[in-house]
Amino acid sequence: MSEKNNLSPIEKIKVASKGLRGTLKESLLDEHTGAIREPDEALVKFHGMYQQDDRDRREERETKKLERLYSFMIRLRLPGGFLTPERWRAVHHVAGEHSTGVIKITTRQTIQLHGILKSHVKPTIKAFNDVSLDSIAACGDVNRVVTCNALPSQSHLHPQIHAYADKISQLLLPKTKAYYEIWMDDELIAERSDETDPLYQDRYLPRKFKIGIAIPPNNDADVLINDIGLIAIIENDELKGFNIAVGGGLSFTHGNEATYPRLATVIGFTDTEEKTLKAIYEIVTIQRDFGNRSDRKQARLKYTFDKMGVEAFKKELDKRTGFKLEEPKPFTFLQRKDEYGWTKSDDGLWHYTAFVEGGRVTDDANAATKTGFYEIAKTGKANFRFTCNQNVIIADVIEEDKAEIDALLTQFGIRQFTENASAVRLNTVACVAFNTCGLALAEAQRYLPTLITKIEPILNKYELNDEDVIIRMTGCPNGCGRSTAAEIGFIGTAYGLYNLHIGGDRLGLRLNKKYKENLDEANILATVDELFKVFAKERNSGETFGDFSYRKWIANQ
Ligand code: SRM
Ligand code: SF4
Repeated sequence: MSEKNNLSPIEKIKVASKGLRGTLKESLLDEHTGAIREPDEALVKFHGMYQQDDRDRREERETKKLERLYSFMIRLRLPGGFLTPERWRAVHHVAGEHSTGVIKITTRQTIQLHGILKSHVKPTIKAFNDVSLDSIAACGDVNRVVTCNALPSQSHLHPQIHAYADKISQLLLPKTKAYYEIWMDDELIAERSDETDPLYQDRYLPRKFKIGIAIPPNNDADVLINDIGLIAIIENDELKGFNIAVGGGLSFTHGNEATYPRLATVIGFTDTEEKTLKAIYEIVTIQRDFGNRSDRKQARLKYTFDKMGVEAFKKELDKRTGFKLEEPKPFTFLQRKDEYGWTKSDDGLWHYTAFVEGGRVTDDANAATKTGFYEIAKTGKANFRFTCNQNVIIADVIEEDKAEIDALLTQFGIRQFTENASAVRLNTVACVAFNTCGLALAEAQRYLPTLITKIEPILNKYELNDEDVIIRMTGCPNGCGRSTAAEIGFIGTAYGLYNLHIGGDRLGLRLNKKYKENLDEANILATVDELFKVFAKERNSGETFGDFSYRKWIANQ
């Protein structure tokens, strides 16, 4: 049967949804259950929310014959990951009133709140709206949060380039007003003629869509993992335009060879804002028109791109844009990690990158990070920027205020936690996984810190404690913590078991490969010990673990 006649169930839900409305209003009113209707579960994602349940409590609830403990996760739309202090304060209060209280910084520079009960969803969205924050299109088969290198001191062109995140987000926002109608009780827009959506039409995209921007020589945005990656080309201190890379995406399914992680391919260069935005828009329309709508495991742009081939894809793009992309320009990445501590940008402003393990802003034995950030926000003297490594930058502080902010960072233990953490810990990323992610096979953010505590002595033993090895863990192969783009990736296969991937490079230009399967903790530690022992003994001078392990164990696999 052709793809056209064999649409996946979600395709039908989208088309029948009346502009993403479905029966969400009715679902919200149903007090007999903490859940929403099944088709609405798919639609609510386009509004930036996921229905979840507490997986730690499934068994207990089942024994008591109770329905699962349903709640919602809300993800904000924050292009480029930026909040004013007023908005951070609002998020702090909303988190306390309506969610678990933990403010989760994601790998795409935004904020998620978890554990929001159905009756709290509308108040949460309204409270966000009061400070002009929304969650529109933060999830679903549309363009998601656009990411960008976070640290302003990386380049004096940062503001100019960072502004593209917002421009792209606006360009690709769905036109439906359903969000305001459902969550803010705006009047029903009976005549939805102003909702005509030439980009998404009524079928939206075949799958989620992600765009990221990098400002070389830094690649903390991990730009090539996106459906579209923009690499800023700077010559003589001026932004000349962007290299455009297409077809990144990290997810695969264990045992399904037709699925694979892929880094985006650089296909060309655009020199003006108009051309860059046009090229992005038309790449999205190509994916809309050519993407697989019957098999969601084959629906991301990476598969469309590989199926069409580079030349056919570029030809189709030229046809749609009316211009030819120029040849890509050379670029160099030198770093992907976050630059912790204080840095100063050319405009004289100071920025403190604080380590937030697993992106979880909370108060714990390590530091009173949540209270500290709130006290900083109360001063109104710093903005909040989020990195794709799940960290927070206390940003844009003027010289006169630096000492006050620094004192607060110290008072709440944030500086000490950041500055005393080992190199390996500072380079970790872990996805959410249990207890909220419905797709998790194994733990990630709740377990990686403990595992790192056991890996640190091994590194010390081989005098590798200063090595910036990038270790990432995900609870399944979907890759939310970008584990396949790490030097060492742990990918959950079952509870307590992980595949070990090695050989990825430090800069995000080469993915890793599977080295060992289904390791429990004892086997992880034994294997890591052996790997580091050989690395310490045989590495070339200055060689990173990723490059060494690729050369030694992966290249000839
Ligand atoms: Fe992700 C699904 C969490 C970044 C690939 N991701 C999920 C869901 C919503 C589970 C679900 O569908 O029910 C997870 C919610 C867990 C929870 O309880 O909060 C989830 N993904 C996350 C976050 C929060 C991980 C984190 O700890 O930071 C990240 C939120 C990003 C954001 O702010 O938008 C997150 N997800 C990613 C990334 C990394 C990135 O984009 O930089 C990837 C790999 C890159 C890519 O897209 O290929 C990623 N998430 C996925 C996939 C696989 C998509 C695919 O192509 O098959 C899924 C599953 C799906 O879509 O079916 C998924
Ligand atoms: Fe969940 Fe898997 Fe994503 Fe981790 S990688 S958050 S387990 S979907």
